[in-house]
Amino acid sequence: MSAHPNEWLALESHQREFATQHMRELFAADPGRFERFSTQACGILLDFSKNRINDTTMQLLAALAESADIRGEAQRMFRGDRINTTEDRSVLHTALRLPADASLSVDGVDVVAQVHAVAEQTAAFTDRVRNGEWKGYSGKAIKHIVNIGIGGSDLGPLMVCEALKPWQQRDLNFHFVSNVDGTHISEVLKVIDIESTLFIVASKTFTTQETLTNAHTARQWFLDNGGNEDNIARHFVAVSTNSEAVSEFGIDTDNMFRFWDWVGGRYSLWSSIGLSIRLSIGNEQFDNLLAGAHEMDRHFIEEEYTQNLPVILALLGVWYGNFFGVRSHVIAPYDQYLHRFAAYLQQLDMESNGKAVQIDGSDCQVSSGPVIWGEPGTNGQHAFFQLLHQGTELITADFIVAAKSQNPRGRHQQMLLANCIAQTEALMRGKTLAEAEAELTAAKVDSGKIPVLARHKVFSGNRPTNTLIFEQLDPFTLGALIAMYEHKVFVQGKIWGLNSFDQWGVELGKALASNILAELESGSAGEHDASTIGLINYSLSANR
Ligand code: G6Q
Repeated sequence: MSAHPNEWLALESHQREFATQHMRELFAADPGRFERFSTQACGILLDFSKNRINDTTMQLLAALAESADIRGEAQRMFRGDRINTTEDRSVLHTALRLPADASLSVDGVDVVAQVHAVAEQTAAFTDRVRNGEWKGYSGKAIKHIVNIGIGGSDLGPLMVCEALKPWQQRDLNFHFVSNVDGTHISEVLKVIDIESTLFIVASKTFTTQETLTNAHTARQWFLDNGGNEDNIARHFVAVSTNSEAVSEFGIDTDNMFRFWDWVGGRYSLWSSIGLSIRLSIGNEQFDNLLAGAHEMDRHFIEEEYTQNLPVILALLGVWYGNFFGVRSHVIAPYDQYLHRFAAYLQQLDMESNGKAVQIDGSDCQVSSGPVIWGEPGTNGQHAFFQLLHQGTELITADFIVAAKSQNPRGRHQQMLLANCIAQTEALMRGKTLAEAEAELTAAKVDSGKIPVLARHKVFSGNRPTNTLIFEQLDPFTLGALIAMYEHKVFVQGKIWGLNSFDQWGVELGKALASNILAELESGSAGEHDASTIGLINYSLSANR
């Protein structure tokens, strides 16, 4: 049972009403359903009317949010309480978006002043690189930016750089290296040139094996191809909280952009970890990204639950995850620029709420975070949407689309919008057996074949979707969209009683490989189970 037993029981009994209730009927009975179950903030319209809900559902869900004291919990996060208890840290990514004239004192330090001091340093560097004033060792301007980082130090910057390509300074080329697979950096080294490349080594801890290995490889490549130690400062900068490790690596700490332990990796794109974003879109647009996120922060903290975008999305996720047994949620951006958005949200959501222990150390008694996945539409329609329409499991989805294209061309945008909207309609309505039979009869299909064929053409419908639609995918809107999902994850974490801000599963991965690495390097397997030994031996013999 959840920590909110009364609200939980009320939702459980309310859910039974929906066992036989079809969304088709709900729409037929209520022409005002769209107006009632849609809301707007920060330029984003959320249509949540294609959900298995009625007014009572929203009231009961809002009561659950009330019982979990979502507003109070959010205030505790925003003001810098150490809500990340297992790491004894504040969680203050929202402070990274506060305007310069705001103030927030945490442990006697004005966090806003700190944030803006580093932002100014980062912005000044950004301008020098973008206007060609910052030169490589031979006097050439920078043309290639290589961000070396992984997880939170990669996914956010990469996703945003891709999403905001229309604002990219096109004479700069952006490359992201994350995987320890030598292929990743090798392919980048093939297309950059030593005299006009800037490497950003992005690592909060500056101890992450993959990032340091890639950074050392880049450094060696630089030295092997005409660069020397004195030139390193013109071609390598660092973004980190760990100045000691940065200078040990050989990067001048004058070329280090710092941030703080109260910025979680997957919440860090707003900090100097976003240096590659600044370099791509410029400081003004980066400020717009921050402004969009800040406006969403205010919406989240001020708006009532039933009109609050992140709270509504979170509560609907709880509704399906905990009362309909939904374990999988799709992110379907109908926007090619958002092609890394699902991968980004996968980390944000699954690393935050993929947990089974509550803050107080007790077991989580209810299902927590679902599997998050997705691909841009319309591509997904030609791949996995089949299972969304006709699979045996109920899977929920967020459809995300801009009304206006950044690249208007013939009928493309109308076709994109038509597909996006039609999918949500089909998932909601479905197709009955009678409708399928009538279609086959109209198509003059042999009547003997109709009974079996019609069964295959039935779509149950009643499959819930949210649609997020906005005018254009600009920096402000993207900032708001990302912050909306950050807060959605926060609300769900609070309802499930989790600490959404630690990541012991990631830490495990960081430690696990070291034994086997030593064995692979020494040439003999140590003590393991038979499978592990077999795999080590196979790898050793293939490389002999
Ligand atoms: C994010 C996680 C994780 C982290 C990476 C990189 O919340 O903690 O994805 O961002 O492991 O860590 P560093 O930035 O310290 O290299």
